[in-house]
Amino acid sequence: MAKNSDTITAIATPTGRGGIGIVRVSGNKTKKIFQLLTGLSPKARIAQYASFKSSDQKIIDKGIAIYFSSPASYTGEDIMECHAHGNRIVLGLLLDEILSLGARLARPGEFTERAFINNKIDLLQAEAIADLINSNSKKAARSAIQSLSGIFSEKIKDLRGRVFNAKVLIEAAIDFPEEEGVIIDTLPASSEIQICLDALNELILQAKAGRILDQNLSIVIAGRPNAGKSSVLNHLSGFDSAIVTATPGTTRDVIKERMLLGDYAVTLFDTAGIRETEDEVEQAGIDKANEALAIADIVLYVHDNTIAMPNLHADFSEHISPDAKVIIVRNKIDLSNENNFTNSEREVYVSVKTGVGMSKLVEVICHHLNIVENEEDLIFSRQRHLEDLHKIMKSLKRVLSNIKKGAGLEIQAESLRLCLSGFDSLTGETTSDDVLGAVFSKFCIGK
Ligand SMILES: Nc1nc2c(ncn2[C@@H]2O[C@H](COP(=O)(O)OP(=O)(O)OP(=O)(O)O)[C@@H](O)[C@H]2O)c(=O)[nH]1
Ligand SMILES: [Mg+2]
Repeated sequence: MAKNSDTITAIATPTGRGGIGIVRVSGNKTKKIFQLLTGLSPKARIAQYASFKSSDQKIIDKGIAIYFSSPASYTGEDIMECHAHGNRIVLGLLLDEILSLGARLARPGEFTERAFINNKIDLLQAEAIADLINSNSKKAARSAIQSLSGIFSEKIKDLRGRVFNAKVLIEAAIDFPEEEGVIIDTLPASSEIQICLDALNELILQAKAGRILDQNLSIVIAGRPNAGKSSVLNHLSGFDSAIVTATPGTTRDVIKERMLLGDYAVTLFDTAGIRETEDEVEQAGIDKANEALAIADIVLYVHDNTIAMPNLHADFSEHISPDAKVIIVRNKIDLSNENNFTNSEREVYVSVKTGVGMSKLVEVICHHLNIVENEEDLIFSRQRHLEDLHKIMKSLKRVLSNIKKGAGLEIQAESLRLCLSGFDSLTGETTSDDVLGAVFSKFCIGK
C-alpha cells in the first residue's frame, strides 16, 4: 500500500447526542487547518481551549483542540482533534469547515490504515483495534487488547525467527563441502522445525479457542410443543421474553435474545414446537423453526421428561446443520418420582421450574462452544489467521518428513522461505492490497 499525501478528516464519535463529539484530522495540511480553524498556533500534545470558527469568523462551537506532531501520533502524521459538543449538527458544521480548508473525507478505517502504512502498528494489531471496537463481551475486549499490545505479533515473530534459524541450518548443510565420507548433519535443523511445529500447534489451539470470540454463535431451542422451550429461553436470558402457557403451540414466531453465556456473546432462538399440524399459522411457525435449525451452532432439544422420547430423527434431524451440536434437555424432572439422573455432554436433566440442572446445562453448552476459561489460553483470531497458520503448519510438516527421508535440501530451504513469507503475510509485511483493503474497509469511519 502506498503512502498517502492528502489530509483526511472524519467525525470519530458515534452518531447521536453526547457530552463530547470529536472530529479528527490527519495529514500534512493539519497544522494550517488548526491555525485557520482556531486562530491559535498548534502546540504538540497540549489541550488548548479554542473557538472553532468558520471562514467568515462565525463561531461554530467552543471546545478543546489538541495537536499531535508527526511522527508521535496515532497515524504517524500530524493529527488534530477537535473536541466539541456531541451534537451531529455542530460536528457536521465543523467537518464542513475542515473540508473547505483542504481536507477530504476519510474512508472507513483510513486513520488506522495510515498507522499501519507508517509502521506504527502491524496488521494483527490493526485488526485487534477493529475487534476491540466491535467486541461484545469482557473476554473479547480483553483478548483484543492483548493482541493490540502485540502479544499475538510477538508469538508470530518468535516462530518466524525459529523457522529462519532452521533455514539457516539447512543452508549451512547445503554449503558444506562435499568431501567423501562426510555425512551432512540435518539433526539440528530437524529439531528446530519440530520445536516450531509444537509452538505452532499451541498457537493454532489458542487461535481456534479465540475464534469463537469473533463469531455470533446461535443456540436454537427446539422440541415438541409444551416441552418447556420458551421457559428455557426465559431462564437462560434472564428475561420473560417469550410467552409461557400450558397450551401446546403457544410460540409461533422465532424469538431472538442476545445474551452473554460464560462471558461469550451468543444469540438464543426460541422456536415453535414441532408437530404435525393442519393449522396454517402454526405450520408457518414450524417452517421458521426449521430455518433457525439450519443456522444453529448448538441445538437444545427440549423434551418433556414425563412423556416418552419421540423419534428425534423424524422430528428435526434433516433440518439441522451438519456441524451443529445437539444437547438433549430433559425438562420437568420436578414431576418425576425418580431423583437419580445421570447427566452427560449430550443429555442434561433439568427442571426449569425449580432451576435444578440449569447451571449444569450452561456448563455443557460452554463445553460444546469450546469455551476456554483462562484468557491467556486464547487469541482473538480471524479466519484469515487460522488459514495462514494451517498452511504454514502443513508445509513445515512436509519439510520435516522430507528431511527425514533424505530428500534434496535446496527444495526444503525454499519451502521454509515460503513459510517465512506466510508469517509476513500474517503480520501485514507482504499482505496483498486486496486483503488489506478488506481488513480496513470493515472499520468504522473516523478510526
Ligand atoms: N412442572 C414443570 N412445568 C414446566 C417446567 N418447564 C415448563 N413448564 C410448564 O410447561 C408449560 C409449557 O411451557 P413453555 O415454556 O411454554 O413450553 P414450550 O415448549 O415453549 O411450548 P410451545 O411454545 O407451545 O411449543 C408451561 O405451563 C410451563 O409452566 C418444569 O420444569 N416443570
Ligand atoms: Mg414456547
